[in-house]
Amino acid sequence: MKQLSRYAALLAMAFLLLGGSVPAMAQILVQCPGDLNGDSIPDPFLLLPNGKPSNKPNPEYDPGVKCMHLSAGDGYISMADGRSMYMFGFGDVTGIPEDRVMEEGMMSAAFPAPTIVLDEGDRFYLNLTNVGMMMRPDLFDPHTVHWHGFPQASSVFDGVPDASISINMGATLTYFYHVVEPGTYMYHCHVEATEHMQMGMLGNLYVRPAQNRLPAGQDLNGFIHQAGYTYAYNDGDGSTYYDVEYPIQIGSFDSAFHDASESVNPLPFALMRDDYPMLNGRGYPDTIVPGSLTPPMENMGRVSQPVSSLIEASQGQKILLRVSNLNVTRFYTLASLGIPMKVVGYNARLLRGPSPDGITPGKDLYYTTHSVTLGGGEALDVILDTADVDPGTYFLYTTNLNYLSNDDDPFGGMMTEIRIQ
Ligand SMILES: [Cu+2]
Repeated sequence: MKQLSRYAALLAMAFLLLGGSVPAMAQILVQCPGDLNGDSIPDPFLLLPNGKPSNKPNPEYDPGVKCMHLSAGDGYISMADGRSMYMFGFGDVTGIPEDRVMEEGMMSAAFPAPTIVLDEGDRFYLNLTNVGMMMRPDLFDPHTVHWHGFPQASSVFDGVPDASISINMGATLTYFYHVVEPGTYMYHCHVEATEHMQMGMLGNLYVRPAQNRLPAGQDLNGFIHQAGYTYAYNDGDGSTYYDVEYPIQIGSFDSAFHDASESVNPLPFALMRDDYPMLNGRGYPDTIVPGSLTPPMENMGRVSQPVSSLIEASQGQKILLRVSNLNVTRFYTLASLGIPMKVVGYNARLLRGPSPDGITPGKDLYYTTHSVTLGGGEALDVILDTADVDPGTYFLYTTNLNYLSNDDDPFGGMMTEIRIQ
């Protein structure tokens, strides 16, 4: 309580004024086996009294355990035409001590939400703290995390409110996932899903296959694995090998809906029409800015767009695009002009038929195309082979040409560059 920030105080005051009950600022207790100081990072070594690591191994440390701490709240992002947009979202508070999570988590919504990257076999503890909406103190919405398409063994951790637990303001829940199926997934909040997803509670999520960790020299049906080689799936033949990977999340905002939310007006669900098409939370030309975008002034310096959409590779390399669509209004088609797209996975599954005898690999169902079309909730794994591609700048863009715009800006939107050196 002594760390109650001015923002938390503001929130509490707003509740008092509205005659609601003040949410008890419950103590935040994260769960992360091997974490000794509550920052959701497992500690390989025991800690000295000053908090620094000693040279004594921590007996509870397990390299197969990974942890993360997300906040759920609100914030702002910059659109490519310079406008600031109010949003709901997840922020990354991993590494923040428990007693500072409320203050650091407020106004830390990011778009897309913090990227989650795991390895097959990991046991993952995801702590979620609902820090409340600073700009909408009248709201007391709970939030959840839902991994879309993930074979979750327990509905309790699936984040669907009807069959799971929703996290109220000031509360924290630890989700547990045993990650046994590699592939490209996506995650979002499932509370009042159309609203919270339109408002921006969407993120990239993918799991790398165990085949990456085979011993060097292993023969994969004629393809020799070497240390550091990476694959999209456990393909058994090296056919999903790639050199560099990029998550690309298709999304779009309806500015009228966001404005109505910010100004506490009725939300135009039936009139939803997105006017800011984006890749990884940015419209062109912001998509090609490397690293984080400068946060809008309203965000008080907190970075809210950390994931660039710029795709870079050297000639001859194979690029894996982990494409997902979490848009709530429409389908989008993405095209790559000049570089063929080989689709090797769909909805977190290798595109391959069943094995006829349990030993012989099934038939490859990979296909080559120049464009892919995804509706909300779909994911595709696409490999761009640059062996026969001249160095230069290529485009990944939507062929829904009216979405090559940032609101009234006649040019921009859902487009990024593929730079081959
Ligand atoms: Cu939510």
